[in-house]
Amino acid sequence: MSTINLNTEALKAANQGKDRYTQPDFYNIDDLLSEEHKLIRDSVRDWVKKEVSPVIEAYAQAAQFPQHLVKGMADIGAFGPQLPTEYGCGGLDYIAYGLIMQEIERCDSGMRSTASVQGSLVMYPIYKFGSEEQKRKFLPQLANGKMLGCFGLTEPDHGSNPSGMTTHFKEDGDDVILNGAKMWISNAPFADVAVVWAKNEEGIIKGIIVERGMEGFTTPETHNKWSLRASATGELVFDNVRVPKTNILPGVSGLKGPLTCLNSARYGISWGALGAAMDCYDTALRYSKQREQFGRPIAGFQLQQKKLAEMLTEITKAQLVVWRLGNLMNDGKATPAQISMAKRNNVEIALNISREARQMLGGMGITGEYPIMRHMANLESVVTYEGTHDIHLLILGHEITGENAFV
Ligand code: TGC
Ligand code: FAD
Repeated sequence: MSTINLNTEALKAANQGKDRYTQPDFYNIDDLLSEEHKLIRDSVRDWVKKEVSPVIEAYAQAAQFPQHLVKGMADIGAFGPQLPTEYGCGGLDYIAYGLIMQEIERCDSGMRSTASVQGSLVMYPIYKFGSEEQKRKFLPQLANGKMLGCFGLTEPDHGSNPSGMTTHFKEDGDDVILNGAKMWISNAPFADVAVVWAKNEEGIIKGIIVERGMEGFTTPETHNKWSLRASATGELVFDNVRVPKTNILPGVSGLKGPLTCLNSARYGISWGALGAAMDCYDTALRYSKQREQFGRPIAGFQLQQKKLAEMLTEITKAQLVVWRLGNLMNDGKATPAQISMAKRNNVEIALNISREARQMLGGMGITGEYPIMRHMANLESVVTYEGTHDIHLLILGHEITGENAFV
C-alpha cells in the first residue's frame, strides 16, 4: 500500500452527508423482509454512510486499506453474523447476512471482501471444522475485530484448479512443517491468522491455522492493482513454518473443505454485487435528473430511460434470486450450483450496470466524484475471485447435463 498520509477525520468532516443513496425496491421486496432484517439493513447503511462513504474514495485512490474501519465492521456485526452467539458471533440468519454484505458492497467491494473473508472464509471453517479449543481461541477475537484473518487457497500455478495445489506439510513430533506459497490473498498483509489449505504427506488437503509471528511465515503485499484498491491483497509464503498440530482443523479432509467455505462466501457476494449495482443505478438516476443537455434533463431522453429501465429490471430479478437463495440457505437446502448461478448472475449484472451507469455520467463518470468507476473496477475482481464467471458456468453446466467439463 502507498504511504500517503490520509487524515481520516478531515475526510469525514469534509464529506459527511454527501452520500445520498436511496435503495431501489421496484417490487416492494422489503415486504418479504422481517422487521429485524430491515433494522439490521438500515443500521448497517447508516454506519456505512457515516463512516465509510466519506473516506472510501480517498483510501481507494491512495491504494490504502482503511484499517481503522475493522473495529466498526465488527461492531455492526459484519464478521460472522450467521454464526452462533456462543462464540461471540451474530446468531442471525442468511438473509440478514446477505443484507449486511449488500450494504457494505453498496459502498465498496473491497470492504465487503474484508467482511466476507473474515466471516465466511476464516470464521466459518474454524466453526464448521475446528476443534472446540480452536473455536474458543479464535472465533470471539475474529468476531470482535481484535483479530483479522485471511484464507489461503489460490497458488501462483493453481487458481481455478485448487486441487493441484503444491503447498504441503510433513509431521515433526507435535508439529507440522509447512512449505509453499499462496497468491492473491485478501487481507493477507494485515492478517493475524491465515486459514491455509495444504496437502499432507499422503497428498490429502487439510486446513491449518497459521498465526502471524510463526517463524518463516511472511505476507508480502501485492501492489499496482487497478481493482479493489481499498482492500489489501498479498501473498502467503511458508518457508519451513513450524505449526503445532493442534492448529490443524480436525473436522475435514479434501477439497470439499475449502469449497464448503466458498459456498458461504459466494452466497454473500451474490448479495454484495447487487449492492454495488444498486449504488450505480441510484447514482445514474439522480445524475440523469440533474444533468441537462439540449435544454432538458438527460433523464428525458429515451436512450437514457432504456438504460435505467433495463438496470432496474436486472436489479429486481437479482433481488428475487438472492431472497429465494437466502431462504434455501436458511433451510439448509441451497445447492452449490444454485449458489454458483446467483454469484455468476449478480456479479455479471452488476458489472454491466456499472458500465452503463458510467456512460450515463459522461466524463464525470470517470472521476472519483462519483463511485461508479470504482465499483466497475472493483467488480472486475469480484467476477474473477471465488470462482471465475466461466468456472461458475461450468459448475452449472455440470449440474444441468451431468457431464463434468473439468475432467
Ligand atoms: P471436484 O472433484 O468437483 O470436487 C472435489 C470435492 O469437493 C466437493 N465439492 C464441494 N463441496 C462443497 N461445496 C462445493 N461447492 C463443492 N464443489 C465440489 C466434491 O463433492 C468433492 O468431494 P469428495 O468428497 O468427492 O472429495 O473438484 P475439482 O478439482 O474438479 O474442482 C471443481 C471446481 C473447478 C468447481 C472447483 O475447484 C472450483 O470451484 N474452482 C474455483 C476456485 C475458487 O473458487 N477459488 C476461490 C479462492 S478463494 C477466493 O477467491 C477468495 S476472494 C475473497 C474476497 O476477497 O471476497
Ligand atoms: P486461472 O485459473 O488461471 O484462469 C484464467 C482464465 O482461464 C479464467 O478466465 C478462467 O475462467 C479460465 N479457465 C480456467 N480453467 C478453465 C476451464 N476448465 N474451462 C474454461 N476456462 C477456464 N484466492 C484465495 O485463495 N484467497 C483470497 O482471499 C483471494 N482473494 C483474491 C483477491 C483478488 C483481488 C483477486 C483478483 C483474486 C483473489 N483470489 C483469492 C484468487 C482468485 O480466487 C483467483 O484469481 C481465481 O480463482 C482465478 O484463478 P486465477 O487467477 O489463477 O485464474
